[in-house]
Amino acid sequence: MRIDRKTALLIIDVQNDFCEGGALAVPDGSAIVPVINGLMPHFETIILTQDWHPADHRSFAANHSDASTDDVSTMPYGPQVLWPTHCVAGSTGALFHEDLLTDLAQIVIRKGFRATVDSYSAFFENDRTTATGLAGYLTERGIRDVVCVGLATDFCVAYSALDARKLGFRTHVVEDACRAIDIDGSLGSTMADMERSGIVTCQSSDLLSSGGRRPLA
Ligand code: VGL
Ligand code: ZN
Repeated sequence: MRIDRKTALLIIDVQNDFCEGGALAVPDGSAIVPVINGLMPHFETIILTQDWHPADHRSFAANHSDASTDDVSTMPYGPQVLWPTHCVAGSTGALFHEDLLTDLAQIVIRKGFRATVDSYSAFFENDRTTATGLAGYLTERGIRDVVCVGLATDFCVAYSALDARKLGFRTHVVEDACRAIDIDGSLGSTMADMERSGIVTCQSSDLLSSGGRRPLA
């Protein structure tokens, strides 16, 4: 694909808690930071998402009696994986990785801030109806293509990409700019879902070699 003015870079949850040493560390998570930094200057529209939970969030195993991490709980909106306490609003773990070039982004979408509803997707919370406002932002800016990168491939990246596609954006996932959690085959099943829905996977080198925008700086 060719990056143009109607192409947005959507950077999902590149936060300390999802990197090595963090509370919900994704294997090799920080390896994507230089790859994403290399992509950012080629895009005019850049969105960062930040997982941002209150300490009493219902997706935390610690907030359920008799539950442990990776158990699945039944929420009013359906099944919900229970996670270690992570990305608590205002904590160091919730900060972006310190090497990420965050200054190049125009907007930060925080998600998962309601105690009773998780939000994997950058577009809709896990009840699948509460909107974050990102669709309106992209539409008002005339965006047609969304390029997704970040953590984790099989949760927040996949949910965001699938929603982008459903909303009618041409949607791309840059594989070497993502890393997965992969619990119970989640990576294989979400990659299959993405392929079925028409999402295109690619490598960062494919984007940079096809004549994208010149770096701004
Ligand atoms: C994520 C689990 C819980 C993610 C966020 O960013 O993929 N996964 N919260
Ligand atoms: Zn979370």
